[in-house]
Amino acid sequence: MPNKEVAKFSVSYLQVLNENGKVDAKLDPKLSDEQLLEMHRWMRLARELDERMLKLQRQGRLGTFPPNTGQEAISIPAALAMQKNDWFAGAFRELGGRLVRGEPLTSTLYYYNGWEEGNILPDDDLRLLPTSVVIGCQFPQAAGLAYASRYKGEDAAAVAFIGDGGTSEGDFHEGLNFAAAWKAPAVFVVQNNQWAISIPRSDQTPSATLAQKAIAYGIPGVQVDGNDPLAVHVAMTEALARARRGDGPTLIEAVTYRLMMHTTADDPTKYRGKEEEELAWTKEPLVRFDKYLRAKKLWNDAKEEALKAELKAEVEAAVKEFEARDDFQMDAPFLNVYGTEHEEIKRQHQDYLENVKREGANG
Ligand SMILES: Cc1ncc(C[n+]2csc(CCOP(=O)(O)OP(=O)(O)O)c2C)c(N)n1
Ligand SMILES: [Mg+2]
Repeated sequence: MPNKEVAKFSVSYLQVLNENGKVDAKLDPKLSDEQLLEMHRWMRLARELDERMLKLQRQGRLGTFPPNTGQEAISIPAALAMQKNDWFAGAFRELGGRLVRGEPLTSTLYYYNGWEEGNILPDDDLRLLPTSVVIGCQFPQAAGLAYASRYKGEDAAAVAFIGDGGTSEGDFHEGLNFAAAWKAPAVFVVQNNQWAISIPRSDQTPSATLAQKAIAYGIPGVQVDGNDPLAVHVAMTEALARARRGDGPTLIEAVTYRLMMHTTADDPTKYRGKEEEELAWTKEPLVRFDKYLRAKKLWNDAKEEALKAELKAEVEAAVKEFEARDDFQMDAPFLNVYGTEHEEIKRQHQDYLENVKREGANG
């Protein structure tokens, strides 16, 4: 009776820039100084906005939101590796990537204060899907967008982001399988930040890696250091090139850590220890990127001070604009659900307006 090995797999891990800011010369993508400084600026801007939002929320000036601190090295280099006509299908921890794609700083402030206007893009061609709190839906959406782009003869890929917890959703598997079976030009990114609210990665699945989920669908799966913007850039560039060649999708697991609370409504001290948080802070992306840029003589204290002041002013201007607005429409969520009029949405909209008239806005 035959009893033989019929297939063998392995999963590789990529790190280009280590925790001390040292680059591996053989793996270095050799980005230009301008590209490195641009990447650095986006990362710092996303961090500045995130920190400002936390203060606003604590002061009662912003609603609940999920901090992105520590995950800047994933969506930002990913977005920078994309073309303008590629699709960006995010969840809710891709603030930096969304800014790179052209979303104004004010959008995230509107959105997390409950205003649907935060989802209105300044330009219809941005190809940036709205923030999605519905876990997992981005994967089938990206598979469909990628398939449709190829069907229409466009040279466009779709990039989807999900969390480690999201890999337990059916949508994760359906999206991957559809895209793999149809060789759709898609790239799927798992932001493995070790936690899904209070559920640790080890409880999510006994799989040694999340990248290995790709093997079941017959596509490449790679694990990268998600605190290393250069590794993410290399993996994304390769995956996008593969997608454009017509060779199908790739799954990238970016290993990082959720340094902050799940959302501002959560208290992580209830379910995880201080030591693991402290260790994670030593590996965070901005510290190591800063060290790298200083070693390359691209960064110094004077540049640091100037950038700090510039980003602070940029974020403050956005906060001012957000707080000056009073023209938000309570019924905006009903207005753009579909591109065309829809009977059921029309009925719900009507129902809502009558309810507001009867009970008042808070009824
Ligand atoms: C379909 C669906 N189920 C459950 C939830 C509630 N929920 C919100 S965030 C979250 C955990 C997500 O964890 P992960 O995918 O790891 O992303 P992270 O928050 O760590 O970025 C859950 C279960 C949801 N928003 N959508
Ligand atoms: Mg997570």
